[in-house]
Amino acid sequence: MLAALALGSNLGNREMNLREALRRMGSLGVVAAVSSFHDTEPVGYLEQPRFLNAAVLLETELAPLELLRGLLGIELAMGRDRALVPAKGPRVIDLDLLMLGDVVMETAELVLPHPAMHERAFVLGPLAEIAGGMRHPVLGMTVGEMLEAVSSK
Ligand code: PH2
Ligand code: MG
Ligand code: MG
Repeated sequence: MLAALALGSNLGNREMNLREALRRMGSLGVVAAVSSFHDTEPVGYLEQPRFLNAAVLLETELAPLELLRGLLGIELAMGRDRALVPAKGPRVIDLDLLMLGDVVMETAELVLPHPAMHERAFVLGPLAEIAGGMRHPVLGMTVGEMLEAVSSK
């Protein structure tokens, strides 16, 4: 199945961190497309450095929770310790699972599609470069349409 993922980094060498995460994702599937890297203003918790954000399409055979755990494993291996920093604070690497094919699920561990993806320009901007026609299985909107909706607010 085709997974859409968001990458973010705002600590250390941000570009190297994104590249390292992309390399490691090769163990979870085939990286089918990578967006350009977007330098973005922090959203939400503002007292932190600017982010470098990107999006990836990953063709994977993994089940949703296996993929999620694989992504969390990469975050940990790259030095992100969730116990040390506030949930929305600065991070070496943040890997968010946005969509996995048409899977819709809501468990304590994982909600698909990602519940905030349609509100975040820093997610939709990169994703629109590589998957503008990909459709949100709940909202029925394409990534391009969702980006248009947040950009015109
Ligand atoms: N991630 C957050 C909170 N705020 N802002 C930007 N620009 N980019 C992010 O990746 C980001 C954020 C929580 O994951
Ligand atoms: Mg995130
Ligand atoms: Mg995250």
